[in-house]
Amino acid sequence: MASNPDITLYAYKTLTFPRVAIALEEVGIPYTIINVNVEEHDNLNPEYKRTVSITGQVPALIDASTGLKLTESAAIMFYIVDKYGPHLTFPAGSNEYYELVQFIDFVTDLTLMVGFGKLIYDPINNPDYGKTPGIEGAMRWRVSKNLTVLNDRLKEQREKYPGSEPWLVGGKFSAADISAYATVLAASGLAHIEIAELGLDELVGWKERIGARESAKKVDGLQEKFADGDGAWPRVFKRTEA
Ligand SMILES: N[C@@H](CCC(=O)N[C@@H](CS)C(=O)NCC(=O)O)C(=O)O
Repeated sequence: MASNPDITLYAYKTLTFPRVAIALEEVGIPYTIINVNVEEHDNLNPEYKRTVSITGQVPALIDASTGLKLTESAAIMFYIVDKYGPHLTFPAGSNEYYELVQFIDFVTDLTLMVGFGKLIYDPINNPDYGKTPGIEGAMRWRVSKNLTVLNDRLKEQREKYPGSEPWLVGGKFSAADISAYATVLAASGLAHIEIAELGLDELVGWKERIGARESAKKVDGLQEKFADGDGAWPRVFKRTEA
C-alpha cells in the first residue's frame, strides 16, 4: 500500500455513491463518510465548494495523507484502486488498462442517460411529467442499447476466458465492473428499464454476482444512514442562505 490512507468521503445516496463506496470496501481501507444532503442543497454551501469539491457536487473525496481533494466518481474510483487496490486495475500501459478506461468512459455516457430517467420520471424534478414522449423514447433506446453492449461484452469474455464467470476486462473483477455495476443498479429505479425484460441474461448474472459480494452488500446497507435521525452520517455543510 502506497501510504496510510486518511480518507473522508463526502456523499449522498445517489447513483454514483456505490461506485466509490464499493471501491473503498473492496480495497479494505478505513474511511469516514460525511452526509452532503443534496436534496436539501447542502452542496450549495459555499464552504463545501471552497474546501471540498471544485464542482460543488457529490461524491467527493479528501485523502489527508496525500493532500488530494478529488471529485467525479470515476476519478475517485481510479484514485482508490491505483493507490490502494492494484488488484482491481491493470498495469498502466497494458491493453487491459486501456480497455478498463474504455468501459469507465462508456459507462459515464450510460450513467448520464440513466440519470435522464430521473429527470423524466420523477414528478419532483419534472413538472412536465408524462408530456415528454420524445425524450423518454430517446433515453430508453440509448440506455437499452448501451446495456446490450455490456451484455454482449460479457458474452464475448465468457468465450475468451472459458471456465470462469465473465467480467468486463481481462478475466477478473475490476474497477470496470464496479463502475458499470453502480449504473446498471440504477437502471431499474431511475430509468425504469429492467435488464431481465430485455433478455440480457449475462448482465443479469453479472449483476447478481457483484450484488452477492460483501462490499456490495455492505454499501447497500449504508444507504439508509444518509437519512436524518438516529444513525445518520454527520452533516457538516448544511445549506446557508446567501
Ligand atoms: N459526473 C459526476 C456526477 C456527479 C453528480 O451529478 N452529482 C449530483 C448528485 S447524483 C450532484 O451533486 N448534484 C447536485 C448539483 O449538481 O448541484 C460523477 O460521476 O461524480
